[in-house]
Amino acid sequence: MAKISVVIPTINEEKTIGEVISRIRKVCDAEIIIVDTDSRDRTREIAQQMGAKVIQEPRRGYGVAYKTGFNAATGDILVGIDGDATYPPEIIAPALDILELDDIDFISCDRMTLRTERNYTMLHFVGNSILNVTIRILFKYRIVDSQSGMWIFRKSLYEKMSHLSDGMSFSQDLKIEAMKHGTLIEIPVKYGIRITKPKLRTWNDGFSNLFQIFVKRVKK
Ligand SMILES: Nc1nc2c(ncn2[C@@H]2O[C@H](COP(=O)(O)OP(=O)(O)OP(=O)(O)O)[C@@H](O)[C@H]2O)c(=O)[nH]1
Ligand SMILES: [Mg+2]
Repeated sequence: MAKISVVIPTINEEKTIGEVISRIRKVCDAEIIIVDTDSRDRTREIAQQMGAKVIQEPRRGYGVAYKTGFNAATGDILVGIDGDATYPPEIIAPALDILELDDIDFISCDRMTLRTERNYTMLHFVGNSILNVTIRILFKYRIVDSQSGMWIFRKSLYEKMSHLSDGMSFSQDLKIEAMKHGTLIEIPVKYGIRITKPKLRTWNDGFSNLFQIFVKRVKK
């Protein structure tokens, strides 16, 4: 059995982090690593009490947090998931089977196929679609949800990746690198509704991510 490491970046996710950890535990035996940046609530305390490893990362940035977590992970399979209980941890179990059966390197959880107006706004959908089309034009990679923040993939693939951004565009960079160095498939998941304050700033991060696709194309 392959060893699994789940990395969860967090800032102030005390309302949901416990639920995310316990749902992961129900479906797989994994090393759970929380990478926390200056939470002012009980996020770190709850994670620690529930047996997760807690790393404090003072440098702000979604990509920074993931790089710190994945570098500390000891598993052969890496999983990334938000701490806000919007992605379904239950998908980890079938995803691990698909990874083995189909000999895939990277599975990304697609929120678009099963989206509803309640869990994914039209604004986000249009923004995501523009980013997907840009990736398709610049890299010739076809992707349904380039901004998904839940993935299940092999550490051996992660080790081949380079130029991963420190910010929110880490997510699209990870998928572009995965398609460059291995096989990526997307599986549809039912996305939940965030009950707490998002860190994502729709307009700023949307335009920044669009710009970062061009930056990545130049660095390729
Ligand atoms: N450590 C750390 N965690 C972060 C940082 N930015 C965001 N996060 C966490 O990363 C995860 C994703 O951030 P979200 O705010 O949920 O971003 P999102 O999923 O794109 O946006 P929503 O759809 O609104 O949830 C959450 O668990 C955040 O707490 C950061 O700079 N450092
Ligand atoms: Mg989220």
